[in-house]
Amino acid sequence: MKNQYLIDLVETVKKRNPNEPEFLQAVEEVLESLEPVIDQHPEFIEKGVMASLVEPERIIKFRVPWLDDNGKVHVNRGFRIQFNSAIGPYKGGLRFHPSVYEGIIKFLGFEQIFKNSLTGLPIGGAKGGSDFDPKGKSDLEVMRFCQSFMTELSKHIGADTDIPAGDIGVGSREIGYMFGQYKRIQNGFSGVLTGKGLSYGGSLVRKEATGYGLCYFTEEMLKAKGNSFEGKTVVISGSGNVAIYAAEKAVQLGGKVVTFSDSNGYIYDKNGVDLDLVKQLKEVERKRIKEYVTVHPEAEYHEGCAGVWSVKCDIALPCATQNELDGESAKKLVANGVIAVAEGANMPSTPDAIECFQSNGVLFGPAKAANAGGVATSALEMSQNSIRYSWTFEETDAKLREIMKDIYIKSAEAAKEYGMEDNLVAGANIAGFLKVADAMMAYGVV
Ligand code: NDP
Ligand code: 2IT
Repeated sequence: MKNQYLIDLVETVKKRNPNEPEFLQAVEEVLESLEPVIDQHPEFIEKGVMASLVEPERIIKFRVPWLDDNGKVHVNRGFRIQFNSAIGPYKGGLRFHPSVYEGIIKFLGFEQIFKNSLTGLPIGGAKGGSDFDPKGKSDLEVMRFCQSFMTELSKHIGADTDIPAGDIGVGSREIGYMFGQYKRIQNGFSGVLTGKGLSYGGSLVRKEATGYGLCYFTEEMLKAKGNSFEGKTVVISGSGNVAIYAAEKAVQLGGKVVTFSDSNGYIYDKNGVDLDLVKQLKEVERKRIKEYVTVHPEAEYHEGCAGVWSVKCDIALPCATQNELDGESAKKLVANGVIAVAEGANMPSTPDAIECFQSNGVLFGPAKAANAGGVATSALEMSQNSIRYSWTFEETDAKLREIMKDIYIKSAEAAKEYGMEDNLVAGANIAGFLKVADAMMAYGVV
């Protein structure tokens, strides 16, 4: 970075948010991408847009006490960071994972601003969650935790204010418990959460949306270079919501998916994964991915999740968590001939990994663009709740596909306009930023 204002701004962010490396990583990447925009638009500095962009509008942090099945009290921490509401009400997921702290929620909330803007729909950026670990807890323990979490969170959200959804550790079970508690506290039935069950206001396709959207985006990226999923070997990390439905769509588009992983290790099935089995193991029985080989002994299980990147493939879709794919892993993928990498998880590739892909001519789809299908379909759920109506699977899927295509076009065009053709990282950051900046300018200093 050469722009002195941006260099100083990064220093300010560092000082104000000590010991939050993930947030700093996300901010540095965005500000670096925006340098050519700022050079042409000094008014974004003069009017305070840049300084406001890196400071959340509001940070909510609270205690979450709950009782386990033995009557013992536990206390976790809850967070909601309402980062930016310039273009619509705050929107973004809730993550329940022991690694959650303020810096993780801040990086996710920051990323969400640009991602949500890219969807073209009127949603601002937010994220929340807790350091609660749902693994190994009974349904009743999860229910008591979710109710306690929502008892406090309900004071800060609303269908026109802030609309949370799922993320790691928060799926349809948790959304159900939280929605029930919100409805009870408010005595009102509103679309305050997305990712709801179909019987109480959920949208068709929301469950599949992030993974399907990821593949629609990847397909656009491949198509622009005269390529496709047809006959390609696909490596996917993770075995949660995003990974499962990315695999389903990759197969529908003609690819062969050969891996899944979790934080303990990965499975490799050279014949192509048995998706029905993975759904049964993960969605119904909540088991570990290594159980796959008890049903398919011809497949392999390896300890250590990073090993998944040593499997030879044409397309890699990281769908687990932040910084899961580092420079060393990127080098292995490149050496094995990968042609495209698209991020289903949020910030799964380290800066070194991204640099490795870009300098080796690998097509690279950054998270903000590639995984925006989840939140886009959440916004479609909000629309359906507002008009008290439900669209069919086909209608909703067609809208999702159109949105992903549009995000690809916007990102590719912005990259080209600012002299960085094919750099979708820069393109997505710029295209996402410009709409938000325009709205912030319209408001004056607020
Ligand atoms: P799930 O909880 O359904 O699945 C998470 C998966 O990632 C699990 O397989 C989990 O393994 C693995 N994982 C989590 N933490 C780690 C870790 N530290 N190291 C290795 N593996 C890990 O979450 P989702 O599928 O919903 O989310 C996956 C990613 O996609 C996240 O980055 C999320 O932010 C992002 N995302 C999700 C969207 C959504 O709509 N759900 C939308 C856009 C992005 P284990 O069981 O061992 O923890
Ligand atoms: O990271 C994300 O975009 C999500 N977890 C989905 C957010 C949402 O509001 O659907």
